[in-house]
Amino acid sequence: PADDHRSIALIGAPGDVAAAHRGASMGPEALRVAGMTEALAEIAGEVVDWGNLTGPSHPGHAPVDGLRHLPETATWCRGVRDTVGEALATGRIPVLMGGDHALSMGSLAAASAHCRAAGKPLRVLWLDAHADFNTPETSVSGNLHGMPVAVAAGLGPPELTGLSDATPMVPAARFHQIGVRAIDRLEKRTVAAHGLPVADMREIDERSIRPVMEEALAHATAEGAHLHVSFDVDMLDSSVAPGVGTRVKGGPTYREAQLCMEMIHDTGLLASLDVVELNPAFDVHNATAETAVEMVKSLFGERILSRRPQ
Ligand code: HAR
Ligand code: MN
Ligand code: MN
Ligand code: MN
Repeated sequence: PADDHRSIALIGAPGDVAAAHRGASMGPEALRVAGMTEALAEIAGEVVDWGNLTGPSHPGHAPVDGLRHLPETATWCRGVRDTVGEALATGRIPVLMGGDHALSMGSLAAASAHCRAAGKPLRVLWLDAHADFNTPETSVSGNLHGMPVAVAAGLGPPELTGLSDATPMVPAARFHQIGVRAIDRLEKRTVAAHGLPVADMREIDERSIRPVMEEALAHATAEGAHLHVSFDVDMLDSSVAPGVGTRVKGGPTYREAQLCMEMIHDTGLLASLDVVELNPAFDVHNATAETAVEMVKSLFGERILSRRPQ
């Protein structure tokens, strides 16, 4: 596909104001140390590291009206939105290195605006242990990294749903979630009420990764969509990826996750990417960062053998 030769803009967003634990702010540098830039240059061609965005540090406040650090989160997301938007407008594939998952509200706002301007359908693949579909009413923690999908779907405070001119920036039905195994009790009701398409771990166990991914990618392929992939590193089983703030057992193995990435690459539709929730404070010798880079290599076309998929 023509996409193969589009250049990549690496964007570091060292923000952790929306997470429970501090430390995701060290994610961008850990990914660089693990060789993100070199890996992409080797597989995907031209890569330019745009450096790091700046924003508020973690104030350590308690939630206000069910939300923690709302103004600080909105500030980070505006920066992400504008920079990801600039990458898209100049024909590049933005790779956002977080930072916590709330930052994806910024990339989704940018992808949504870009697709509306270009008249292109947008599809989002959300790879995560969590559904991130909480609202201030359902969240137990008040942490905004548990809410970005809901905000994109139009649920949440106007400071965040208003990141985009269009509400919702991405309707719930245009998401596909893979790897989910931890949804809060009230969050489950919202997921059901809004018909969020979720392939949970039980479905992956019973059907296996390949048919589940084929189904998840079928709409995007049929539409020739702009495919945004939001890769929360905690999607991986916690034994494979200990370096995250919210570890959850029972996730995809290394190879299951890598097959997801290989299948996404094969669509030729990957047009923007987030790599988020890596928390080096919990990592062991940067191994989770290295695993994340290996997954990104597969997303951009690294294969075990140079053969066509069967
Ligand atoms: N659902 C929980 C909450 O809202 C945990 C959310 C954790 N989120 C992430 N991103 N790590 O998926 O607090
Ligand atoms: Mn997440
Ligand atoms: Mn998660
Ligand atoms: Mn390729």
